[in-house]
Amino acid sequence: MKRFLLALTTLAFLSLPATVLADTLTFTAPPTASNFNNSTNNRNQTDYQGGSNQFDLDHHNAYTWQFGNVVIPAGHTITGATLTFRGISNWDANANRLYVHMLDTARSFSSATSNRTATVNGVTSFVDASGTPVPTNQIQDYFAGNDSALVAAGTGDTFLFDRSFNMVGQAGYIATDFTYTFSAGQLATLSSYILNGNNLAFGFDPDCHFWNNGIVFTITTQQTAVPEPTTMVLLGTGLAGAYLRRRRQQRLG
Ligand SMILES: [Ca+2]
Ligand SMILES: [Ca+2]
Ligand SMILES: [Ca+2]
Ligand SMILES: [Ca+2]
Repeated sequence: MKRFLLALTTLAFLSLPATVLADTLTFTAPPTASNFNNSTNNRNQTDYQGGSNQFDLDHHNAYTWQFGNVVIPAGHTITGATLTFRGISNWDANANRLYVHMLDTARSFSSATSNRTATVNGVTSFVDASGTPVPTNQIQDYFAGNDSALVAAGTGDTFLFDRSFNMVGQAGYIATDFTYTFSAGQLATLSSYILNGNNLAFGFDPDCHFWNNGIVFTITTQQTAVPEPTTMVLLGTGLAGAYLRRRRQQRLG
């Protein structure tokens, strides 16, 4: 009998719909530049210049990538987020830095100006530097300065990270996937940016040029309102009660 009650209770737990407990949302940046003619997409060869999903990260520019329809399932909260740059490497062995921000809302444009592109597939770029390579004293974060060409004044803007990459072959480097993982504080900010318009943007300022094979953003969520343990106990007791009543009726009958 005890074993039967245990089985009933276990069954009650197992019959919960497991699929709604966690979810993953994935957003892929549109490819904006393929690798060059006569170059290779082989990540460990010195003439690697990116793959077919390449998002152009040219040192002369700063970029925004905005996307909408960011729908967090009802009753869920965000529990994790990552931003991955696939097969990334620097274009040469000079000093370099990639600056990345998360934005509530990027500006969007229907036509180009002399120093800014029109917005295509949510992507806009602005000329933020000259010289090849960018002189060391000009390697600086566009989104930390006057970024009004790409970001509307007064809208949310959070610095995520900055870092350097080697050229393929430099110190034995192979173009590898780099994944940035959001902190708890950044997850809370991400939530508020999504709530404001169901959209989100990233700001990328490459100083210098980085080859890659695409940028992918992933959000993981979990159901917040799970049945409380007392509910489960009641459910188990209810099933046991039904069993006992049935036994009693069988005995009487
Ligand atoms: Ca730049
Ligand atoms: Ca937003
Ligand atoms: Ca810059
Ligand atoms: Ca800023």
